Amino acid sequence: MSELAALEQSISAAIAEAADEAALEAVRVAALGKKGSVSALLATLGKLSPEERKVQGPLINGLKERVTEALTARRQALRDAALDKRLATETIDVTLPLPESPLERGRIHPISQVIDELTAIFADMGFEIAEGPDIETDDNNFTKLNFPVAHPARDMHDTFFFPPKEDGSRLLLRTHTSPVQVRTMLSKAPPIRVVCPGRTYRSDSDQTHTPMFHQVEGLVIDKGSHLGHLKWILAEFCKAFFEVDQVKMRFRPSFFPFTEPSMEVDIQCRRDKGEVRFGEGEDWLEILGCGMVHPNVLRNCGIDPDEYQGFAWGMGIDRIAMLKYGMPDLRAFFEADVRWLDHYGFRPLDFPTLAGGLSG
Ligand code: 2NM
Repeated sequence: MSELAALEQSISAAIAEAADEAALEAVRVAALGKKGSVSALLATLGKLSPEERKVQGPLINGLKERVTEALTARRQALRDAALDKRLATETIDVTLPLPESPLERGRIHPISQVIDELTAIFADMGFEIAEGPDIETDDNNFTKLNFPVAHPARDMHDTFFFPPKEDGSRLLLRTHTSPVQVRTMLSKAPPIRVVCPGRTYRSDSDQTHTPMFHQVEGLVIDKGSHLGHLKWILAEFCKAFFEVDQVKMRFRPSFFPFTEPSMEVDIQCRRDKGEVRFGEGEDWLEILGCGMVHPNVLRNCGIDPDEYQGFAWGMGIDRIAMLKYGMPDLRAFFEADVRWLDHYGFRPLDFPTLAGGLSG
């Protein structure tokens, strides 16, 4: 066998044996690289006589071409085999559920959910929703609301006061959301229909009280507003919020500095096995306070009580959230435990609407 044929045979064998593209590349470099065996043969052509070159030239170039073709074919075969292997092993089950995106994985806190539900209900009745600052003036939180200066009611609220300023005035953390209604009356002419949800603060902490809690208050002011309107609004609200066809309410006389007369409202319910059902049963559950806005409050807020009258109500959001969603411990609300939130939280993209069902 000629030297050339022996070389071709050994290169062909090496190409056939190359198990992957890296091995094949090594074979290519050994044959066709700068110092490769075929390249070395090509380099000898220059030193040959024209006659010898005529014979050897086509032989060596033919070898180079066949080696190149064999390399290309083997490379393609290796790639095909590698792809077939991946296709066989990397199967995807397209019927598996998608992992949730961060947007879907988050949860809405039950308080936020309940505030969204409340605002959907009252917005549907034609109320505006208003918010105000957590840090308030003594004037907006108490004085304008007919709490006499130095009256014990100011202490009854267990108020968090800031240190007094030079002029003797002091800021505080609002003890109710009523200052938002005060701001509304001061900035808008009646008729007024507004609902104010938000954070409130009282220095009180035990099984059923947290120093920060949530309230929603409502206010209606017009020339002919009366308790019949208030009663209807509260009944409609309770039915929509607790998702029942009927509610029985009981109004008991009470006292608040900012309303006269003042009442507390109970709704009828049945309690069994720690669960509360509304619209039936023998028990009563206190859920809110309300009354006709005191003429002094109207006057303090620039509204003529001889022309306008109104009613207002207030209730604790945390408590009605616990009742509606069967959450036994108030303190868990503010512990930010993700396991609790996973269990009691709401999915982010199904927010409550009256048409779509409040709580899904
Ligand atoms: C309550 C109960 C009764 C109330 C009164 C007012 C205002 F600003 F109009 F005077 N806002 N909220 C009110 C009345 C709040 O919470 C138990």
